[in-house]
Parts: sequence; C-alpha cells; structure tokens
Amino acid sequence: MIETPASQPAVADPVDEALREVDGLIRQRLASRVALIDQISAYIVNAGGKRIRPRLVLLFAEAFGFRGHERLELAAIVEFIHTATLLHDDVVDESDLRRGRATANAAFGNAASVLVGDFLYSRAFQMMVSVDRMRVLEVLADATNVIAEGEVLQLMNMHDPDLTVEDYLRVIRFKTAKLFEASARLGAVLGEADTATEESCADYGRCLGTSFQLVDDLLDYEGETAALGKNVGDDLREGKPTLPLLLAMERSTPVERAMIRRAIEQGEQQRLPDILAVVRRTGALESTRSAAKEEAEKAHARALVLPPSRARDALIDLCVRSVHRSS
Ligand code: GRG
Repeated sequence: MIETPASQPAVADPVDEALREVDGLIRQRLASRVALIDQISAYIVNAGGKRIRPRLVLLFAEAFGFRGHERLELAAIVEFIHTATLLHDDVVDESDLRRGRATANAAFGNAASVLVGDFLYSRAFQMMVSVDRMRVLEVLADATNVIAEGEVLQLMNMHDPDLTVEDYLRVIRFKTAKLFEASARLGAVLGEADTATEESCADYGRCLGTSFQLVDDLLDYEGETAALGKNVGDDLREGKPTLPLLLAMERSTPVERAMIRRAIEQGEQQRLPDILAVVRRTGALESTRSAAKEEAEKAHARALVLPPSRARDALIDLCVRSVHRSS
C-alpha cells in the first residue's frame, strides 16, 4: 500500500490556496514593535519549511467541510509552535544549519534565538485566545506541554547506549508526533467530528508524526546535507541514540558494538564513516524505514474513517510521501 515512488506527481492538493492564505497570515501575525524580533522571525520563516503541520489542520478541516477563518488561524498557530521548538532545539543541539541556511542561533546567537522562540510561542497563545474555543486551547496547551516533556526526556537519554527501543519511541511520540496529532485533531474539532472520529484523526496524526521522525532519524545517516538543508551525522555528533544506531548495535559484532557504544557515550562524529558502514551492513536503515512504513500504514488505515474526498486522498498521499521523502 505504501509503495508509490516519491517521484510520482502529488495528488492535486485541495488546500494549496488556503496554505497561501496561511503564509500571508503568518507574516501578518509575526509583526512586533521590536525590530530584532521582526528580523529573526522573518529570517526563519522566509527560509521556508514544508508546512506539513498547517497542511494537516487544513486537510482535516476540509475533510469535514469546514471552511471558516479559524482553520487558517489554527494552521498558522501550529506553524508558530513548530518554529518556536526549532529555534529552541537548534540552541540545545548547537546546530548550525537548518532549512538550507545558517540556523538563527548561528546567525544571531543563542540568547536571541531562545527569546524569539519565546515570542513566537507566546504569540501562538495570543492567537489561540482570539479563536475563543476552550477545546482548542486545551488541545494545544496539552500538546506543547508534552513536546517539552519529550525534549527533556531526550536530554536525559543523551549518551545512553543502553536506551531501549521502547524508550526511544516514547521520546519521538512526545517531541514530534504530539504536534502532528494536535494538528489533525484540531481539524476534526473545527469540523465538529464525533468523539470516535476525532480520536481516529488524532491517531492518524500520531502515527504519521512517528513515521516522520523515524525517517528524520534515518536521513541523519543516509541523507544528503544539500537536500536536507541540515547537516547529516548531527545525531552521532551529539551522542543521540536513535533507532538506526540501536538496531545496528543489536546486530553487530562485539568489536563493532563497542565502537558504537563509545561513539554514543562520547559523541564521536569522526567515527561516522565506520559506524555508517556497520549501520548499512546490518540492515538497520532498511529496518528503520520498515518501522516508518508500518506507522504510515496505520495512519493510512485511520484516514479511511473519513468520507471519500480529495482531502482524504491528499492525507493518504502524505502517508506515502512521508516514508519516501529525502528532505
Ligand atoms: C517551545 C513548546 C516548546 C518546547 C521546547 C526544543 C523543544 C522543547 C522541542 C523540540 C521538538 C523538536 C524540534 C522535534 C523535532 C521535530 C522535527 C521532525 C522537526 C523537523 O520538522 P520539519 O521537517 O521541518 O517539518 P521544516 O523545516 O520542514 O518545517
């Protein structure tokens, strides 16, 4: 079911026009009386990004026939929250490349990055209040809290070669899948879906988000810096035990295992070529992609609760593309 090559044309997107409106709204809502905030937020937003989370809000709203302005506001809100987490994450990870350009922390410094992240995050909450729906506030307050927990859990797991696959999956459900889940759920909330349908939409988001992060972790080993717009090998440099490394350790010789353990404990990026060879030989990359495919297939199954429509087709198409993406 998830076999369509990524090179096939995307399903005609029923929310392209709405996404353009969201981009306009994002620019409008970024406005601040403080020049440095305008400068840094424009810098990061103008660098693009795939806008996958706003797309989820819009596609789910569309699938339920909801076309009110609130969908645009919520789409912009989830992109602001996402961008705030990227600004904070790049400081935590000391990353210097994102969306094909210097990260905000590399260009403007850590303090400015964290503080502009705070601005975007709190602006998102001002916009939520303007939507004036307690349920929306509840979904996003819960989601942002879980994302922060995920990031702290990940911090605690750094340099731990004994991390279990289960603990790794917990982190990615919290730090990444939760915002996908909230985005999908918000579309269903706007569309006044019944509780069971809303839960299926949320499940779709959680599974797609899990698949998305698995591929993200895979691309950190097999991707191309130019296509990704960020450096490959960063996870190893930070000593982050992700699924490709955990599986490679399980399947390698004692000598290779000791090398990977040391790299996780000490964050040894200079061993990347040797470790990549083990990761490749043990089939850890294929297995990570299979895990991503399984999650995407679960998402696909959840999308089938929606009535047939172009929005549903586009949501199914996203499941295929998330597994085969290269950026
Ligand atoms: C401010 C609520 C809040 C929390 C701070 C730092 C942090 C806690 C959380 C970081 C969470 C994080 C960055 C998870 C990774 C998510 C991810 C896969 C990012 C890349 O998303 P893409 O590929 O990025 O959609 P683009 O650039 O396309 O928008």
